[in-house]
Amino acid sequence: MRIGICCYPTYGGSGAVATELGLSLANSGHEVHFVSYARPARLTGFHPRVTFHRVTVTPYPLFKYPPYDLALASLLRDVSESRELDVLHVHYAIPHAVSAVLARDMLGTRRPAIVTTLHGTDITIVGADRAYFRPTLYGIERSDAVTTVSQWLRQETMRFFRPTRAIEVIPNSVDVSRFRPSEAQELRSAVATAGEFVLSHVSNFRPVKRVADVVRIFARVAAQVPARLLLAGDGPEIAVAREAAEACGVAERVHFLGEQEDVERVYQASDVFLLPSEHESFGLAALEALACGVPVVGCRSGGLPEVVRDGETGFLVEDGEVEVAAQRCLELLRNGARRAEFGRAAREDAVRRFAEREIVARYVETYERALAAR
Ligand code: GMT
Repeated sequence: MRIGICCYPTYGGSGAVATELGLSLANSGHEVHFVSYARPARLTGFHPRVTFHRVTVTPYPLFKYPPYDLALASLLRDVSESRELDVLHVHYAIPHAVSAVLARDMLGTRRPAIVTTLHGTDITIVGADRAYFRPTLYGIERSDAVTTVSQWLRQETMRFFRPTRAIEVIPNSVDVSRFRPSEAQELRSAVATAGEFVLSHVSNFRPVKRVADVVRIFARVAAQVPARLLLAGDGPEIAVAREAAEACGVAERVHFLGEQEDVERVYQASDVFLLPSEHESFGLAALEALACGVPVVGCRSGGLPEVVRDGETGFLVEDGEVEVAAQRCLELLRNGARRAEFGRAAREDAVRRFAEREIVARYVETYERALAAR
């Protein structure tokens, strides 16, 4: 197939999911065209059968808000036509689904099937906003197939948007050959001495991630056992994390790593991964940690319970339960055998339920069904 993939070019989240999927599809012989305003962060190096198409938005003094959505629709139309795309798979509803529908409407008789994958905040935060609710619903209704990354997100979409169409759940996947346990410990030995535990958190530092809680949990842990906290990623709440580290008196034990290209090294250097978000539709970072054999302590809300098995591959706590989360971390840190058992179970479960091969095959089936239905 010839497949267009439209996504945000982010380091993690939907951008990472879309890029890994596109690369897998190309590896199995499909022709893949990425469309975004910048080269997706995980699209590095040369890949046969992969092309990146950059959206450029022409500025004009009249435009206080240059219309990215139209520039994107125009490029999606052109790429669909010139590359004879069979499928346009858009990740994150706003504005991608609407731009794809517009692109299809601007084409002649040869039109690609549009597959939209909803990732989370496109439904729960952005889509729920009055300004974007109707366009989000329109994009969902007009796509040829719609998928969500968790059962929870499907239920939320059904409950809030009440679409008339079916929505399929295809969970996110992980490249288990890249995200795997490793004995190489350069990062750990660079930040921690022997006998110090390492906790970590990887995110885009948005308010929904509750990064201050990450630091508070760590501070309670560090008050009991020698420990370090690795924070990888960047975003608007980075200052909040720094302030929390100062306020909790652990600033010199918290390491701000910024965005990491080889993010697997952060997980591999960790004893426990923290994700106490307000909610996660899925929690890709948690899955990547599990695949590296690292237990996760996170929130019970959203789709995270579909990823982390409470009491087997990690622990889930209620919203804001900082003290309970710290106790759960300490349970794992103080009992090496238990931690190792959780780590083994985490790796096994990630490989069994979320390995890329099976999940990518499910997307291909969805593409085929969407094409046949059209
Ligand atoms: O977390 C974000 O704000 C970004 C967002 C995205 O689109 O990149 O993440 C969402 O999609 C990820 C990939 O499917 C999920 O793993 C995250 O759980 C989800 N974030 C939230 O629901 C907050």
